[in-house]
Amino acid sequence: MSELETLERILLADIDAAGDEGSIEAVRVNALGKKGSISELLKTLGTMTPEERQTRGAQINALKTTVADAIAARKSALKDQAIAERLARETVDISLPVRSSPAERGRIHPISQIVDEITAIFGDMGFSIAEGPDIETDYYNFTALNFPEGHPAREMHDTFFFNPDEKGDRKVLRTHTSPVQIRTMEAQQPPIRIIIPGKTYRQDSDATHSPMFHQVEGLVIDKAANVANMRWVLEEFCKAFFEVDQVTMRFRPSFFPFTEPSFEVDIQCDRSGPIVKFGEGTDWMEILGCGMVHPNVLRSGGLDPDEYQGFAWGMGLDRIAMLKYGMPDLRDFFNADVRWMTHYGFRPLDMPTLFGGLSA
Ligand code: 2U9
Repeated sequence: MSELETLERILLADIDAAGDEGSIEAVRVNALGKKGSISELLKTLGTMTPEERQTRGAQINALKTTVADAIAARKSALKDQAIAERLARETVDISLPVRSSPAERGRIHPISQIVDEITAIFGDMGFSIAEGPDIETDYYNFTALNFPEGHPAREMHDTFFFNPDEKGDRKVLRTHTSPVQIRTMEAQQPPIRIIIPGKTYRQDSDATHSPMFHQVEGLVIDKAANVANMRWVLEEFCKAFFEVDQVTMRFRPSFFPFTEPSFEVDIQCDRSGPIVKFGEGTDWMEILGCGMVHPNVLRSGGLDPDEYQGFAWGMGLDRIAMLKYGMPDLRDFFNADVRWMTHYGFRPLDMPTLFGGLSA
């Protein structure tokens, strides 16, 4: 076997044995690099006679082509093999959950959820939403609602007063949403069926009271609205809101300047366990106040009490939210703590509806 044949065998064996792209490159450098075995042979061509060069040169060049082709083929095979191995190693588990979008990660605050639930219930009964300013005049917050001038009830509300203006009039942060009912009565003719959810303010702060809190109030005015209608509306509301088939309610006589007669309403429940259960049990819990609109208040709204009558009610939302969703401290509602919101908040795309479920 000639020297060239031996070299070809050795090189082709090396090429075959190269197991990765690094080793095949080493074989290439050894054979075809500057000081490679074939390059060294090519350098000897200059020392040969023309005849010698013709035969020997062709043989060396043929060897060079064979080896270069073999290296190229092996390189490409190794590359394919490396890709195949990587594909086999780096599999993607398509059953893993994808990261949710920001719209899905966001949460609805429990107070907004409660307002949406109450809106769905009263909307179904034909009520509309009414809104008004948080900063009110003394007239709309007190006088129009039959709080006599200098009456202690004005102090009972622990009102936040603004500094008096040049005429000596003091604006207030509304202590209830009731001014909105007066504004609505002034602006539209009966029949009126509205609910007013909103922020209200009183100087009070502990685990169950916040200086800013939330109320929803309701007002119905027409020619024959009566206590029986009021009782039915409030019972239907409580059944829908607490998501039970039956509730037992107790109306106790009470006093508010803006209603006569006035009632405080309790709902029967079971408080023996860790969570309050409605529609069963032997305990009572106060949930709202209500009454027939006082004739003076109808007059303030521009209505003749001999022609129109109505009923109204009011409910604190924060306590009801704590109760329904088991949140122990009211102050957490307003701390803007994302961990609390993640735990107690509601999914934005689960809108409360009567047919789809309020809080399911
Ligand atoms: C007009 C006429 C009547 C609204 C009413 C209550 C009874 C009531 C409290 C519940 C808990 C406020 O958040 S709370 O402290 N409210 O008990 N509110 S009747 O009566 C009105 C309102 C406006 C024109």
